[in-house]
Amino acid sequence: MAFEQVLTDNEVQAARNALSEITCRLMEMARRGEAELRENPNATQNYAGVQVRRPDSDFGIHFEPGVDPLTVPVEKAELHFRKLHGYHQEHPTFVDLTKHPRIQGFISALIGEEAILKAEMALSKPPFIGSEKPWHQDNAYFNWLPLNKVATAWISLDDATIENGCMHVLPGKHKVGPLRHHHTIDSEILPDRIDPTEVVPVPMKAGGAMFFSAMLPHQTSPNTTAERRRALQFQYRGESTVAVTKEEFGKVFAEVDGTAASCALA
Ligand SMILES: O=C(O)CCC(=O)C(=O)O
Repeated sequence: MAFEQVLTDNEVQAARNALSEITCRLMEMARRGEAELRENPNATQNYAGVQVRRPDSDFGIHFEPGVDPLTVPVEKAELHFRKLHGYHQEHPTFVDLTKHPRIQGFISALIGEEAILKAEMALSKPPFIGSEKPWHQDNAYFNWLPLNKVATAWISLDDATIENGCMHVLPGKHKVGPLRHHHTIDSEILPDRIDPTEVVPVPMKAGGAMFFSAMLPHQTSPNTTAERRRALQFQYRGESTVAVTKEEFGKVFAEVDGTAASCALA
C-alpha cells in the first residue's frame, strides 16, 4: 500500500530537522573522540564505508564507501551517509513518529494486530553518490515468526523519483514465500528470482509512505541526480510474534526445496 500525504509538510520538515540535529550531534561527538569509528574490510559494498557509533546506544551512521567522516564538515555529514540506525530515542520527533496513528495504525491494520517497533533506519541517497539497495525481503534480515506478522513503513522525506532512487516492488510477490538471498553488493535476492517485467516503481512526494509486508521483494536504485533522497524506515512486528534462533528461522525462511534463504545463512 502506498499513500501520498501520510505526513503533513510540517511533520516532514520536523523530521528533516531532527535528522540533521541528531547527525550533527553524533558527528560532534566523533570529533571529540567520544564516538566509535568502525570499518569492516570484509563487508559487502553497502557496508564497506566507515560506521560512526554512539558507544552507549545502538545509534549509528553508515557512510558511503570512500568517505572519511572526520574530514567532512559536521553540517555536511548528511550529504555523505547512506544509513542511520537505532536513532528514534535520539529525538522526540522520532519517538512520536514511530507511534504516529497514520503509521503504526496502518501497520496494525496490515498485520491484523498491535504493532511493536522492532527497528528503525533512515536511508539517505546523497546527490550522485547515493548507492543502490538491491532486491531483498526485509524478513531475510530478521528472525521473527510468523513471517506475515512483520511489516515495514517507509516514509519519504523528499520527492522520491525513478532518477533519485524511489522504491521498486514486485506487487503481490509477498505471497510467493522466501526467496534465496546471497551476499554481493549487500545481502540480496538471487537475480534469477526477479522477473524484470513485473517490477513496478513507486515514485512519491515527500510525506508519502509505503506500508508493506516484510515478505515483499523491493529495491531502490542509485541516485543519479543533484537532488538528495531521504526516507525513514520503521520496522514493526506483531504482538504475537516470537524471536527464534537463526537455525530455526532458516528452516521457515526457506525456499520450496527447503534451502535456507535468509541473509544470516546465505
Ligand atoms: O530507502 C532505501 O533506499 C531502501 C531501504 C530498504 O529497503 C532497506 O533498507 O531495507
